[in-house]
Amino acid sequence: MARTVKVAVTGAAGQIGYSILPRLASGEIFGHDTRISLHLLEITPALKALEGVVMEIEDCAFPLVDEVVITDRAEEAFDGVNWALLVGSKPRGKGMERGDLIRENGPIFVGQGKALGKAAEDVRILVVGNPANTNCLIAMHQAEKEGIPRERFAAMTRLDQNRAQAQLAQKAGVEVGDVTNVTIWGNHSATQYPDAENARINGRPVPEVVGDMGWLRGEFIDTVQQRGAAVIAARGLSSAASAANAALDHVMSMEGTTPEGDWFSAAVPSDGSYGIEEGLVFSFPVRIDGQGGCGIVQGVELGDFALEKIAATTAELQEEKAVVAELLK
Ligand code: NAX
Repeated sequence: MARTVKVAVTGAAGQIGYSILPRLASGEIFGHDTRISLHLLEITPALKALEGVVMEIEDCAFPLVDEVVITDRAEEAFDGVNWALLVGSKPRGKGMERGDLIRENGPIFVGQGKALGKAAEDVRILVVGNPANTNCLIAMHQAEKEGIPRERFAAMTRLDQNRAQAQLAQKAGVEVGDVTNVTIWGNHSATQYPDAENARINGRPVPEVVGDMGWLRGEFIDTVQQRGAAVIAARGLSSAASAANAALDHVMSMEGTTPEGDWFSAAVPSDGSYGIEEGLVFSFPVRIDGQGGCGIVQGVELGDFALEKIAATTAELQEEKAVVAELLK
């Protein structure tokens, strides 16, 4: 066996955890010649449920699983991990405003950011727990003080990208794989801007193929922005299998090399590209060069419509940042 990858998953007893763990353990993500060590973090009251999940992983008899560590201590969970999938956070309660959720969850990511900095070194982090961009900003800030470069951090907008890709494929009557260059700009929230105008179908611009700008600037954007709520309304529970799938897509994209001419979406710390405040965790089109580098794609054309949408999502992220200013000191 060539290597062992250590992956931490927080909130591992939750519904995304339940969907993500068997796929991580099966070998489909890191390859069938790579052993995997799972480090699972939960809050103390959920450890019992997590034990049940671990029993199920054992009962899958995955040949590649090296060890499964379960703990309620972040430093133990992050010890020497190569990937940290920060899924766990408190759900939005009834009547809770977005600001309340940010204040509730922010401190979790202070602790986990510090623990990552102390316990891990060669690690990549994906923040899934909401509000993902701002939680990522907090964890990144803390981990950076302990020596983990900010470039190692991202918040997940891959589910939004996948949703957009599926909508465009359905509209155009093509395969999902024919749709490329889909960008989600900004926040993983209802202000995100799913950009179909720079997307392509079999290499041709989407507006040319779809031929319906009204739909692209209206229903398409609304559908992608509101898809999470639509799933909750139908299922009575939030997206879990698709969220787990998107997190794994993100990991595979980060571990691989982006196909020539394409990109994918991830919320990464801004380097000032497209005029976005440096350090803000903002979803951009990104590419991986295969040497471990992750770069924001430059030169994507943005007209007035796009710039207006991007300004709105930027303003929301700046407001979120202001709410957690204390945690960024
Ligand atoms: P669940 O409520 O099923 O699971 C969350 C788990 O996190 C629970 O088991 C809980 O005990 C645990 N947890 C809470 N605080 C913790 C802490 N301090 N340390 C470790 N674990 C902790 O939620 P689930 O459906 O799995 O969703 C998890 C998060 O993903 C939520 O914040 C949700 O909003 C977010 N999502 C983000 C998406 C994205 O695209 N970025 C999409 C899907 C999902 O809605």
